[in-house]
Amino acid sequence: MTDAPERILVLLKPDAVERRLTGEILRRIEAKGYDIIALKLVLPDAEVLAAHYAEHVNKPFYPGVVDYMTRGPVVAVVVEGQRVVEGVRSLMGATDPTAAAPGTIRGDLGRDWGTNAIQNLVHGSDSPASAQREIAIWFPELDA
Ligand code: RTP
Ligand code: MG
Repeated sequence: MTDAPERILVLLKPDAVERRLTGEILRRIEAKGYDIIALKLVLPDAEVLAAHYAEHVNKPFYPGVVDYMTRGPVVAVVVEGQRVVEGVRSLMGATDPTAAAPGTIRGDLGRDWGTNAIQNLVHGSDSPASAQREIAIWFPELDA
């Protein structure tokens, strides 16, 4: 592939930090051969989450997402590489960790905890356009 490298915004969610899985998840992304080009620990507030989850703010599960995502710090990461959006989404596995395939981050490390939001350890932008929008929210200091 000769496509220009693209970027994805990855969030290691509060359950990943609480369970001390940030190293394991970053290890998988690095082992695949992608580059970490920015990384920080952030305690998200309601404002940043509403911007990030603009497509979900009116959904019934959104209050549960806010409780989940504000209960502790997240690790925000910008990852770069050829077809990195497709590649990282593939590493992450399906949204529901119980259904996610073994071998994926969510499939190997996640499960259903019976809470109001699906806790699935990791977020990854779902397209290059989403990535650009989300990187501007979490890393306003980075040049696009
Ligand atoms: P993400 O955006 O976090 O990478 O996950 P995704 O694309 O696989 O899932 P999406 O549909 O965009 O949903 C965003 C996040 O909201 C939580 N969620 N809870 N019914 C529920 O309880 C529910 N539905 C979604 C999950 O944490 C999901 O990752
Ligand atoms: Mg999504």
